[in-house]
This record gives sequence, C-alpha cells and structure tokens, in this order.
Amino acid sequence: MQRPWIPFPQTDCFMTATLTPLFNRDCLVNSKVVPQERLGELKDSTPLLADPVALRKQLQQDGYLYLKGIVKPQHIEAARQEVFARLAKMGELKEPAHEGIFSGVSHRDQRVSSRGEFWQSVSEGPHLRHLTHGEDMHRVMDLIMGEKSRPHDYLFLRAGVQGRSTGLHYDYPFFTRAHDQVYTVWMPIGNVPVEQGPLAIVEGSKKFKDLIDPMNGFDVALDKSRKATLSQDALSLAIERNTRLLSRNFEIGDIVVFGMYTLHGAFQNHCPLQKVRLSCDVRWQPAALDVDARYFGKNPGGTTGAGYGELQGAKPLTDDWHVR
Ligand SMILES: O=C(O)CCC(=O)C(=O)O
Repeated sequence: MQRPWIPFPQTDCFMTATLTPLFNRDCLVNSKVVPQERLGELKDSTPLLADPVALRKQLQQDGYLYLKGIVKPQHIEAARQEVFARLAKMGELKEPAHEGIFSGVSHRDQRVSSRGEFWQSVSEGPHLRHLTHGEDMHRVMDLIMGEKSRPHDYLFLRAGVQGRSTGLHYDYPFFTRAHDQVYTVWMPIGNVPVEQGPLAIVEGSKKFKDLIDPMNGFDVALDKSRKATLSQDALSLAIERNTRLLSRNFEIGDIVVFGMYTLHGAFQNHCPLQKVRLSCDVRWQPAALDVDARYFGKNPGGTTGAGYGELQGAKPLTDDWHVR
C-alpha cells in the first residue's frame, strides 16, 4: 500500500520574503496590468497527495496540479546558489550573488567559448540535478502517474530579468513526437512572486478545441512555417474567452505539473529590485513508454538538435528571449 504523502513544511530561510497568497502586486502581460477579474490562483492540490486517485482526476479535470512543499528547501537553496554563482562569474549578477540581482551587464560571450557548452554545464550542476531529478521528484511523479515515471535528461533552466516573459503556448508541439503522455513540471528555484514573472496557466484551456484540434500532429521542429507560441497575448485571449490567468506568488517547494494540452506562458518580470526569476521546467513520462531521443542521453540535442545552446537560458541575461 502506498503511504500518504507528507509535504515538507515551509521554513524560514533567506529566500522567504513576506509573501501572501493573494495577488497583492501587479501581474503584467506585454507591459499591461492584468485586471483582477482576469486573474485567479492556481488551485492548491497538496491535500490530494494522500489520495492519488483523486489527484489524477484533478489533473485530468483542470489540466494542472499545483503542489506545495514537494522539494526540500535546502535542495532549492543549494541549486540556486550553484546557478547564481555561475551567472555572477559572467558579471551578470551583483554581489552577493545568491540574492539574484541583475547587474545590467554580461561578459558571458567574452568569458565562455560556447554558449551551449556553458549552459549545459550549468544545467547539469549536481545540486540543480539533485533538485530536479532527485528522489523527491521521482516520488511525487510516480504517485501522479500511478506507475514508474522517468524524467527527460534535457532540462530547461530559465533566468529571466526585468522585461522577460513567455508567450502563450501548449507544450504539445515540442514533446509529443513519441506520444502525448508527457508532463511538464515547472519549478521556481527560490520564491517567485508575481512581479518576477512566474508561470501562468489559462483556466479551462484543456477545452479550447479550436486551438487544440489544429495542433494535432504539429511538431515545431519539423514544421518551420508555424510557431507554437500564439500570436495573441495572454491578456487579450483571457478577455476574448472570458477566462482567467492562473498563477501564484510562488514559494520555495512549490511545483506545477501540467499536460501537453494546457495553455500557459509566463508573466513579465517587472521586479523593481531587478531580481532575476530563476525556474526550471522538466518533462516527465511513464518509464514504460517510448522516449523521444532528442531529450535523453549524455548530450541531448533538444527540440531543434542544437543542444543546450538553443535555450533562452544560454543567452546572456542582457539578450532578449526568442519566440518559438
Ligand atoms: O517559465 C517560463 O517562462 C515558461 C515555462 C514554459 O513554457 C513551460 O514550462 O513549458
């Protein structure tokens, strides 16, 4: 019999700011403030960890699970320090690096010979991997899938400065070459309040047949004539479809799990303190299913085959993000 899951309690540590679960600060899309009626909180499914059947039903129903206390604070702290130390060496962060304050400059291109190799080495840091691919994550993903789970080796680490955001998209065009039983785990690495531009999920988007049906068979790496990112921004889509953008003032230990048919993006980072939003997204699937070789192995090619060099994170923090 499976033992009930007991989440880790939130603890006070240097990353714990005075956060409230409410949207007490502005959420921005394309530099526009999202009105309160277009915002909602991701539903907290943590109590359902004790009832895996209900947990899976919830994921099917809403297209996502928001869970608290899943990874240990000390693992997050270690990963955050590890990544920020590397960025500080590129001159991109002010000291002390662990505060994650953008310096406004970058010497990355002068100090590394390959953006891709640099980012791969950051993405394969032992503390980061322990956080994203360690026993806590395996345990919760086995529970969610109801069978042995397996993470992609390829990891999307994102360090987003003021102005950065991610446009709305479904993950289907990136990860469903082998099958669609792939789940994204989005994890803040440190507290990520809304002004730092965290993940936002479009409520009810699992049911947007007009967007989902034409996506069937779309592979973003094979069909260069299309983009996975919608041309419409999150605010105008929410208004047009009379729905809400769901997010949180994310705290250490939180994760969001969602499937390939859940529309999502990230708000714009507009933190006045110039704090860098650090997060990562990792894909998981049932271990018994086929794998898409692009995302596995010692030197995974990633979506386009260009390896870690194709990621937003591989760019100096001073560079704009691309749209796929
Ligand atoms: O963190 C972000 O900016 C976007 C995350 C995302 O698109 C994903 O996890 O699939």
